[in-house]
Amino acid sequence: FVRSFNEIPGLWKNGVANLYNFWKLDGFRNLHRIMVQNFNTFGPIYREKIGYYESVNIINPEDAAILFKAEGHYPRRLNVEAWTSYRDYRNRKYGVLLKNGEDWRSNRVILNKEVISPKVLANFVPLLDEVGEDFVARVHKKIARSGQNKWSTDLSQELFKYALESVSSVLYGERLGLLLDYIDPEAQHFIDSISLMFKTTSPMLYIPPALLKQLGAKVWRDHVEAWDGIFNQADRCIQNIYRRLRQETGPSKPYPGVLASLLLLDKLSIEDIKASITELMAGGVDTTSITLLWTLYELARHPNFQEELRAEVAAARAASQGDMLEMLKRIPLVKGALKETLRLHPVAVSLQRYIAEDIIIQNYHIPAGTLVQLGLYAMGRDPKVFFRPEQYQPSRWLRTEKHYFKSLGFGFGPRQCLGRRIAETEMQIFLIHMLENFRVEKPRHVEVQSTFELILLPDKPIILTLKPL
Ligand code: HEM
Ligand code: 2DC
Repeated sequence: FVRSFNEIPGLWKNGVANLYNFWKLDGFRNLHRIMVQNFNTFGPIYREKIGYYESVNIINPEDAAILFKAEGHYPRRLNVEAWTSYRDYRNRKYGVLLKNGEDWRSNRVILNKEVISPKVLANFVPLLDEVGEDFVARVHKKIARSGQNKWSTDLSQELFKYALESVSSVLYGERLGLLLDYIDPEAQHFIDSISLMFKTTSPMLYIPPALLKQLGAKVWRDHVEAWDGIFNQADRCIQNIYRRLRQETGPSKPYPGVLASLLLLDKLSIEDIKASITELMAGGVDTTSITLLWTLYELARHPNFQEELRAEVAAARAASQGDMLEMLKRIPLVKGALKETLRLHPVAVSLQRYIAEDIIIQNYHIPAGTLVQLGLYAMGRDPKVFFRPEQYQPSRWLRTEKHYFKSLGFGFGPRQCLGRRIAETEMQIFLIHMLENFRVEKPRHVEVQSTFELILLPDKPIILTLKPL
C-alpha cells in the first residue's frame, strides 16, 4: 500500500511562513545543518516549501539510485533563476550549466569529448603539473622570506590563484601568470566576483530575482555586478585566444587548450563556446580551491594519514620514474583522501533532479516533474550510511565493494560535473607536489565548520603552517 504525495511529512503548506522561520534560523547560511535537523525530525524523506522553493528531500543511497534512474534523457537540476535572469537581462547565451533539453544534450556531448573524456587527460596533465610545480616554488619562496623556515597563513587566496591558473592553463593552453609576485588586478577582480556571485545567489533561491530586481534590491544589483566582472574577464581571455588563432600560421603547439580545440572543431557556434567556456572558468575556482583547503586542514589534523599519503606518493614517484600520468594511477589513498574531504565537506549541499517519471521512495508516491533533492551533506554525516562518519578516514574508500551511490561529490550520470576530470587531476597533482615538499601543521586548535554561500565554505579562516621536509 503506497502512501500519497500529500502524506509526505514536512513543512510544505505555507512557503511564506516557512521562509520567515528559515530566515529566523539564519537558514541562508545554515542550510546544510537545517537539512540534517529535518532528516532527524521527519525521517529519511521530507517535503518542504521555503518561499517559492519546493522540494522532496531524501538521504539514503538506495533512494538516490531510484532518483537517478528516473532522471530521464535530459536530466535537469534545480533551475537557479538568479543565473538565468542575469543572462536574460544582459542578453547572453546560456552555457551547458544552464541549458536544458536537446540544446543541453547536443552541447554537452561535444564538450564531454574535449573536457571530461579519458583521452584528454594526457593533454591536461603536463599543463597542470607545471602549475603544481610553480605553486611549490612560490611556497618555498614565501618560507625563505619569512626567515623562520616555515610559513603560517590562510591559504585560501593562494589556492584561488592556483585553481584559476590551473583551469585557465587547460582552457586556454597558456599561463595567466597568477603565481608570480605581481598580481594582475583584473584576475583578482575575477576571483572576487565569483565569490560575490555565489554569495548573492543564495537568498535568490527563495525569493524570486524578478521581484528583487523590481524592488531595486542590493542583492540583485551586486549579483549583476558580479556576473559582469566574470563575463568581462572571460571575454578578454577568449578574445586573446581567438585573435591569436586567426593570426597563427606557423606550427601550432602540441595541445592548444580546450577553447582552441573547440574553435578548430567547429561543431558549436562561437556564442555557445563562449558561454560554456565562461562557465567552466568561473566553475573552476572556488570549488577545487576550497576542497584542497579542507584536505590540507584534515591532513594537518591527522599527521599519521599525512605520512601515509606521503609514503604512497614517494612509492608512486619511484615506480613511475616521475611520469605524472603513470603516477596518478598509483595513488589510491590520495584519491581516497579527496573523496573523504568531499564526504565531510561537499561543495554542493545537495544534488537535485526534476524527475521525468513517477517514482516510489520510502513507500511514498512522487509524481513526475517534482524536484527531488538528495541531501549530500546530510548523507555524508549519517551513521546509518557511513561507519563512524565523524572520522576522517581516507582508507574507507579503498575497499571496492559497498560504495553503491555513496561517492557523489561530483553528481551523477550524464549531467554530472563537467569539470570533474580537470578538478580531480588538478587536486591530485596539487597534493602530490605538496606532500613531496612540505609538512602541513595546524598551529592552534580551532574547530572549523561549514557555512552556506551557495557552495559550502569554511565559516572562519583556516590557518595552516607549511614547513619544508
Ligand atoms: C556541475 C561539483 C569542480 C564545472 C557540478 C555539480 C556538482 C559539481 C555536484 C552538479 C552535478 C549534478 O547535478 O549531477 C563539483 C566539485 C568540484 C567541481 C565537488 C571540485 C571539487 C568544477 C570545475 C569546473 C566545474 C573545476 C570547471 C572546470 C561544472 C559545470 C557543471 C558542474 C560546467 C554543470 C554541468 C552540466 O550542467 O551539464 N559540479 N564541481 N566544476 N560543474 Fe562542477
Ligand atoms: C546549492 O539548494 C543549493 O558546481 C541549492 O561549478 C541547490 C543547488 C543547485 C545547483 C548547484 C548548487 C546547489 C551548488 C553549486 C553547484 C550548483 C550546480 C553547479 C554548481 C553544484 C546545490 C557548481 C559549483 C558549478 C558552478 C558554475 C558557475 C559558473 C556558477
